[in-house]
Amino acid sequence: MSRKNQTLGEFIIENQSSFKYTSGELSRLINSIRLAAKVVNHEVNKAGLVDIIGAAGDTNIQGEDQQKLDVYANNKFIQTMTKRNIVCGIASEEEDDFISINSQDENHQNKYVVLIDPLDGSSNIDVNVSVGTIFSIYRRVTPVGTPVTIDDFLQKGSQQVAAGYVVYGTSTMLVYTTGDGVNGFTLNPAIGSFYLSHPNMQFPEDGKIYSVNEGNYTHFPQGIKNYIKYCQLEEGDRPYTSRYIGSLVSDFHRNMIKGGIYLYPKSSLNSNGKLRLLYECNPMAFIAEQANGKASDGFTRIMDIKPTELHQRVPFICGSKNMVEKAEEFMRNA
Ligand code: AHM
Ligand code: MG
Repeated sequence: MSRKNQTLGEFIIENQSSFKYTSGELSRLINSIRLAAKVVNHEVNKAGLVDIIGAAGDTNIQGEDQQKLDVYANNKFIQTMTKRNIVCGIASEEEDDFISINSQDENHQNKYVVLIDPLDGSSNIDVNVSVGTIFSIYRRVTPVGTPVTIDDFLQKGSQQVAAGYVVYGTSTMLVYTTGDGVNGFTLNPAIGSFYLSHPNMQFPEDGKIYSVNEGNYTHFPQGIKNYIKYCQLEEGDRPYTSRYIGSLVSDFHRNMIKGGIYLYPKSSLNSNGKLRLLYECNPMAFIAEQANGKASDGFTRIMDIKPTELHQRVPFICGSKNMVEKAEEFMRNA
C-alpha cells in the first residue's frame, strides 16, 4: 500500500513483493538510480554558478577538471550502476556502444540491462531551464553469466520491466513505473529524500495543450500540419494552448498532469524525427501507457517497434489518449 509522504526508499521496499520477479535486484537497481539522481541534481543546481566555480573544461579550485554536465551525468549514472554490481549491461545516449559489465565473470548473475539518456535537453542548462534523465530497464534475453550482446538491448519497448525519468525543475522529481501504474516522488533538498507526492499519476483522457517545435512547420508531413491547424481552430474547446519547453521530460510531465500532446514528427530536415527510440521514446511510452496515455509514431504503437540499432530515431507522438488518436487520424487521412 502506497501512502503520500512515504519516502521512495520505503516505497521501493514495500512494493518489491508485488513485482512479479521478486529477487530484489530490480529494487536495488532503482535505488541506485535514486542515489545517482540526487548527486546529478546537486550538480545541475550549481550550473548557474559557472562563472564563480568555473566552466566545463576548466580546472576548479580543488584541482579537479570541470566536466560538461551531460558528461558528468553520464559518468555518474554509469559509475553508480557499475560499482554496485547490479546490472549486466548499460547503453547510454552518450556512448557509441553498449557497456558489458563483468562479462569475464561467470558467477555474475545479474539479469537486467539499463538504457539511459543521462541528461536530456542539456542545451537548456545554460539558460536555467529544466532538464531530465530518462531510463529504461529490461531483462536480458541472453543467458545469465555470459557477456551481454546487442540482442539484450534491441528489445521492443513492450518488453520493458521498468522505466522512469527525473525532472530537474523547480522541484526535482523522480517518476517511474514497474508496470503497475506510475508514481511520482519529489525531492526534499533539505533532507535529501524523495517523498511520494504524486501517487498513481494519470494522463487526463483529453487535454488542451499541444507541444511541438512549430519552427519546423513547413518541413512537417501533411498529416501533422493538418493536426496543428486543427489544434488552432476555434471550435468546441479549441484553440488549444501551445507550450513547448524543448525538454522532453518537462513537456511530458506537464502534459501528464494537465492533459496534452507532445509531437516530434519526422520532417524534411530529419527523416525519422530527432528522438531516440531506446533512450527517449520507449521509456516515455511505457510511462504514458501506464498512466492511461498513448504513444505512437503516427501509425504504430511505439512499444511495438522492433529496434534495429542502438541509436535509432523515430517520430514521436505522445500524451492524452484522445489527442494522440486524433493526431493518428490526421496522419492516416493525409
Ligand atoms: P537531446 O537528447 O540532444 O537533449 O535532444 C532531445 C531534446 C528533447 O528533450 C526535446 O524535446 C527536443 O530535443 C527539442 O528539440 P528541438 O530543439 O529540435 O525542438
Ligand atoms: Mg536526449
